[in-house]
Amino acid sequence: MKNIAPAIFPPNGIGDARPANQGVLDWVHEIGKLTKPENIFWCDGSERENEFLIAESLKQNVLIKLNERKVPRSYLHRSNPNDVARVERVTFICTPTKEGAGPTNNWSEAADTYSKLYGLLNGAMRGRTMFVVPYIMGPPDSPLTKVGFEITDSKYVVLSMRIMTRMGEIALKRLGDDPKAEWNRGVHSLLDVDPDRRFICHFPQDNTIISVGSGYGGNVLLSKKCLALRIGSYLAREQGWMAEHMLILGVESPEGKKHYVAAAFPSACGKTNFAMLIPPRHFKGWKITTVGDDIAWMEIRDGRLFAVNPENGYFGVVPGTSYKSNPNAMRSIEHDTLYTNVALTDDSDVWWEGKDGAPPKHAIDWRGNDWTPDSKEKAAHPNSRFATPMRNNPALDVDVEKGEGVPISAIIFGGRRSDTVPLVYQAFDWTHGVYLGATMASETTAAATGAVGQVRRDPMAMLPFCGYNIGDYFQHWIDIGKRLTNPSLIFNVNWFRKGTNGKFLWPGFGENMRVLKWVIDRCEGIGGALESPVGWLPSPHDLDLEELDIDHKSVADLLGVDHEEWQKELAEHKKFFDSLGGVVPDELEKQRENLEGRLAE
Ligand code: GTP
Ligand code: SPV
Ligand code: MN
Repeated sequence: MKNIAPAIFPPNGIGDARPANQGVLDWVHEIGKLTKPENIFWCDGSERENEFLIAESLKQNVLIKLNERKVPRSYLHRSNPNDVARVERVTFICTPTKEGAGPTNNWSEAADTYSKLYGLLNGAMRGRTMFVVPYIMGPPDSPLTKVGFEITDSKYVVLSMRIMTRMGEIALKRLGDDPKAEWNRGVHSLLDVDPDRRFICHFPQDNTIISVGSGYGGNVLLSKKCLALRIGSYLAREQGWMAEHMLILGVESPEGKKHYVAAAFPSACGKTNFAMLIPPRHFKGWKITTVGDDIAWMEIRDGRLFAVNPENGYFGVVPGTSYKSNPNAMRSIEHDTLYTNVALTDDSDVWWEGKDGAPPKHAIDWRGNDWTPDSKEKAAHPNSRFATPMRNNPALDVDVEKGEGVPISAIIFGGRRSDTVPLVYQAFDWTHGVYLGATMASETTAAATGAVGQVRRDPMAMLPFCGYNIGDYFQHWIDIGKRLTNPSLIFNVNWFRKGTNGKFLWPGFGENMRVLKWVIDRCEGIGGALESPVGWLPSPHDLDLEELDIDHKSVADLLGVDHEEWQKELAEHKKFFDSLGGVVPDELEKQRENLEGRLAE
């Protein structure tokens, strides 16, 4: 078989940033002995190293250079067509007992899994270069910040990690030479990108991740879902903080009063779009800024939750991104961006479904085939992605580097639900809010392989990302609430409710400002609301709908709580809790009974 990642040979001064920490050196030596690479490349994250890796990637067709005038310093990568999304089926939490992983995770016994993976890794890097990527997650001076090392045989991974994390020297400095320091061990090998030999395995007790057989983002950028969420959530519970699948945004009023909001929506359900929202004209003087678009690490300070974004870049969904839907994202990806699985035009520009303007008359689709507007296939894969430095975002929050994080006034849960769930409502209190998160559901999307559009329970948008027993995770949320003297208010939103014509009732995107404004009004104690069985609901006049082209009937439908639909929903909550086999905390069972009682009134 052809070697899909042949070795590269750097000149002196590149690839030799060997760390001082003996623990790291020993581990790299061990993995090297196992995988038998041609050579070892120690990354330092420098500009010179990046240029060298890009040049080699162009030579080996790992990257395609885009039109320098249209998208400066940007590249296209095509992953194997069998490898375009996270694969939850082969994602494992490898604890000593099944109970440690809990009812929602695939479990495989830790010792057995090491043997199986070491078998697959044996000689896997023959003829290849083994890259060692040091990185930190979190602002450089934050107490929450974690050090990780990722070993990989993929140049695409190295180039992406440089965008997505703070990579290189900075991590070596932070780690220092203490052999007992805490750091994450990540091993990734493409192997032969065979779906039958694809496993993403987490060993929370060892702070270790091993991922083989994939070259797609969420499976291989081990900093992101693997460390920042799966291992992160495990460490967070042990250490008393929270690792969540949440965007973080700042909202500043015309008077200069600022709040921060964190929001958990499942994959491809609108986090990046919400985090970069531009308010409609009617909200003159209101400013939205982005702290993060996917992950929040939060800790308690002075009885309040404070959040940092552990990442350094955005790995965002491309299709549907336009100057109309998300101008800040468009400006972010105009330069210095690494695209994956979008279409390539004849003048080496990128194109995707939903981009502004007319489609090109001819393009090369994400698989590398000819494409025209008459083609039945999509030009860009529905889960095609951009990786872009957060510095590119014109709306980047000024406090994104602040080590102590930003105070969170409100937490918002949300899913993709065509029926039942109102546009927005507020939990009665923290524990009720935990219940809203624990019972949330969403229609599945292209971000993970498998059927799309099926409603599934996705607690706190963490179903694929909680690295331990979900019952303990729910309890951790409840316990955090007990430690908060100034708890964030909790809300639920649904941008995706549909009318009888099958169309979205709510315009979404920038217009979501109207919902956010109500959330902020509630935080300020000035927003009106009606008590409903599901929570506090805005009445139509509590929402600022001025200058919005929407009829009364749609607004009523958006805010409606239909009794029959909610009886079904309640039955689904019960079914879900029961399916977890007794791990759900009593306090949440009690919340369900309360809801049942309120619906029966
Ligand atoms: P991940 O990166 O997978 O975690 O996704 P995400 O949660 O950041 O989702 P993103 O913002 O990239 O949006 C995913 C898709 O949802 C895009 O194709 C958008 O077009 C669509 N979307 C986002 N916000 C809205 C909205 O307010 N209304 C509607 N109708 N669609 C939206
Ligand atoms: C998600 O699926 O939630 C993502 C994309 O953010 S990935 O990094 O591939 O998991
Ligand atoms: Mn995500």
